[in-house]
Amino acid sequence: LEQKSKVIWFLGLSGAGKSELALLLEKKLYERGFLTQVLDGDNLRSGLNNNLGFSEADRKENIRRAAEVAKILMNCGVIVIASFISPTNEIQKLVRDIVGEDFIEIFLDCPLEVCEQRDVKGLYAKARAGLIKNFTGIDSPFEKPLNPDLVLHTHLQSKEECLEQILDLILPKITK
Ligand code: GGZ
Repeated sequence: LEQKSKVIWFLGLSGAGKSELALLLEKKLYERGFLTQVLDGDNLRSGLNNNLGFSEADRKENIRRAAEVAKILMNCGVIVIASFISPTNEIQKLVRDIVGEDFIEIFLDCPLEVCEQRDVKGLYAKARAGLIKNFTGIDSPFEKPLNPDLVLHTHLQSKEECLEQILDLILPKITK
């Protein structure tokens, strides 16, 4: 394989644009012949992690397993694109410690107000109404990562701009 495997980890609030950018990135890398795998809350929580909810302990276990799977895939030569809220500095450190040096952390920094306004799935409205408990940003914390490799402001920058910055950062790191 003419690629160096890495784990590219998107984090940020629900609605910040993690999944969308992860899929756009995967498409770009696929077009260039890279072997990739996307891991996200949707595909892990419906299978491997289907016994986990959104308590602090469950989120930590969700992310621990995700990071371990990411590492296994990376060791098989795959470029892993992960997108999880990863809400606390403790959880963020856990990921970094599990994955090790080949880790690239991309923080999608988008204000809660904007995410809440987007409310693509109507989850913020439900959380405000008390129908969903422990919703990140509403009644469950989100701590900004301390030392991300890249910060993108998805409310100010277009998808194309974000993608360009991501590719500028990662292409040199994944090309042999
Ligand atoms: C946050 C929740 C919750 C609660 C359901 N809090 O925008 P989405 O819908 O599609 O993505 C969110 C996803 C978050 O799962 P993660 O595995 O990324 O979270 S964590 O890293 O904290 O383990 C959201 C949906 O699940 N969702 N309930 N209470 N997001």
